[in-house]
Amino acid sequence: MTKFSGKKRNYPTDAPVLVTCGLPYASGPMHIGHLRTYVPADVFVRLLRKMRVDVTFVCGSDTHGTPIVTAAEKADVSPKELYEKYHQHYVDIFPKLNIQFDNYGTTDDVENHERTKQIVCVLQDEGYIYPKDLDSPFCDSCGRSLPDRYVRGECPYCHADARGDECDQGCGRYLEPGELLNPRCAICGSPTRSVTRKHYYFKLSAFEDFLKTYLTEVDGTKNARNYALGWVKEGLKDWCITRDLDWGVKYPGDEDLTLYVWVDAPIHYMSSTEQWAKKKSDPTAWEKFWKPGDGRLVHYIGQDIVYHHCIFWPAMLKGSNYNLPYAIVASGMVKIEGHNFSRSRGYVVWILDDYLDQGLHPDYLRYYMVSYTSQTKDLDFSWDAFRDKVNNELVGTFGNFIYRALHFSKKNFGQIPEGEPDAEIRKKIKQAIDSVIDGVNEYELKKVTDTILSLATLGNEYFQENKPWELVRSDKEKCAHVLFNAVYLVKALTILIDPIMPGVAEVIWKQLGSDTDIHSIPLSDAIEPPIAGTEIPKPKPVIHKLEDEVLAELNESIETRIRSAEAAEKGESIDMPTVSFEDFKKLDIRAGKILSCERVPKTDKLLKLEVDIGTETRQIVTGLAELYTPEELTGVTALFLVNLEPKKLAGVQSQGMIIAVEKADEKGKWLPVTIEGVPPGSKAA
Ligand code: B3M
Ligand code: ZN
Repeated sequence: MTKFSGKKRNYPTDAPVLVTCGLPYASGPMHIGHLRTYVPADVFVRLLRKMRVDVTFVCGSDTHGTPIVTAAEKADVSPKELYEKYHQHYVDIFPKLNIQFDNYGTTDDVENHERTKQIVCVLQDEGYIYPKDLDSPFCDSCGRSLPDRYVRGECPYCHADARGDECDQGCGRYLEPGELLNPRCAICGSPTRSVTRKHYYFKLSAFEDFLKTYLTEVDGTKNARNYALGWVKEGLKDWCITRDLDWGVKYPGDEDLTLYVWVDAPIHYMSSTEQWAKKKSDPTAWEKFWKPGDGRLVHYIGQDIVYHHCIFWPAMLKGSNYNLPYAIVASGMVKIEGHNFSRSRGYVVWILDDYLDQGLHPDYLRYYMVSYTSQTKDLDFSWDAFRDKVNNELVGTFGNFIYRALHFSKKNFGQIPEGEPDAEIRKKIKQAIDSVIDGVNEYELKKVTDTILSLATLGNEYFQENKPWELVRSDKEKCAHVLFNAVYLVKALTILIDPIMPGVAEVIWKQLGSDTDIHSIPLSDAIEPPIAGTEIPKPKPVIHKLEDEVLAELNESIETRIRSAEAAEKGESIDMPTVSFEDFKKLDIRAGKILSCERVPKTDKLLKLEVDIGTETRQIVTGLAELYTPEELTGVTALFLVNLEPKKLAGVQSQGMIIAVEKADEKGKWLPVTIEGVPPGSKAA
């Protein structure tokens, strides 16, 4: 196993590298499961840049397939409306996490439609695609055919309950249409009948020998290679690449059929690179990665999509004469407080609502995601473990050393003191740089954070042992020397941590008196001692403890979510007493038409409405200003409770309340209950 011994150097400076991340389905908001791939990939890219490798980083939103169509149906919008909304969410949120793609497109972009057609046409021309009749499930009560996530049944391999294209709760295998045992409609639960129609197949079986060799050689993590090799050795079935679905990329030559989402999704890695090349006015620049040559493709993915990336994708690329992935890095999954990740059961942490909107620093989460465990192991998220990482490692060890070194230097010298680099410290920094590079080559970023933490620990020890607070009185020159070396370590630590915590690194870099851009400083500069005499500004602690009250709130919000999910599953809501019909009748709920609407001055949340409730016009104040503009609500007819006790909100009288529902899948998203076409004053009962 010398190949992965850590001495290997995969990334020379003269071979261009393209890094990609599995594309998020643009069907819901970002959660912590996503970050298991995006954060390590972004850190890896930043590290390569620091190693002066020519690297490009692309991704995009996955907008096709049944995951999008079923979510759009649920939300009662078109697939395009749905994906545009969530695509924007992803575009907005990545930079907030310091995740910076060179291009982020969508699989519905014209470049992707075109490139997909080009690849499928080559595969047709090369004889790798053939038509064949397929028996696939149809639901009579819903009146439609049931591709992929529209059907559930029993996995023919491990007998777990599975969805149409994947054994999602059992062995994780990809499943061909028609393979499920005892299929039933995922929407209405009815048993299905099978219908026969022509589909198109990709001759995956023709790539068995190729894949056996390829998969023993491909770089990346062992889990990706080993799972995939196991499946190839079991024998590969040809792959049905079309679906009975309106939404998606049409099959070239038979527009009644749509390509399976897993055909055009990975192709977006290529078309996203084309978009990047176009943007920088060098339209053929994408070819250095994708046409055979010395470009290196590195795919960061979740372990659940190894089959698609290690089997389908290399076979498609091989069959259409493109470059093959150089490395596939598959991360373990994310659990929440020991439970399998599950949106519906409440075991989820939303990045916006639960993290960023709570004012938590993105770099802390980046550090946590990378340092918690090995890339291929499952990561069990809990707020307590998060607090321990932040308070003990980041504040107690790393931040503490940085602050002490800079604070002491500033206080006693006002600048970086005069000194000579200590040979032992220099050696430790050199070893740290090498170990960071090993971490990159082994796709094991925990090695990087462990290295940084050890170097910071060394710094604290050096400080304790040399007692500069005593030296400052007894031997000022020696004190200067010790502090010079402490600052030497601070400088090295800042360069090393920059790829993981870019925001924090920027702040420390300034505290070191530097006006250069830390992100453009190469890793090798960490060995260069600081410049004595550089004036330093007054340092401030850069990392802050997570206080117990904040932690209690974070824990509380997860617990509440889990409890309401359990209650919803049982069909009840929490702690709600029953009301008698007599009591219910006391509520005067009516249709009201919003005649005008304006913001309540000096508030963020409040809107003042003038509402026609049939008999009169009422002034009603609502807390919806963060969700709706006055224009959006004006003219709308909705339900109002009109005999609620009048109340003053921000000094404005409110004579009633608009009735709104909170969307179960989107905390904080309130929709007024609108009833268009009903005359004002109509009573609800
Ligand atoms: N959109 C998301 C997933 O299954 C899927 C990834 C596509 S990567 C080409 O994780
Ligand atoms: Zn299975």
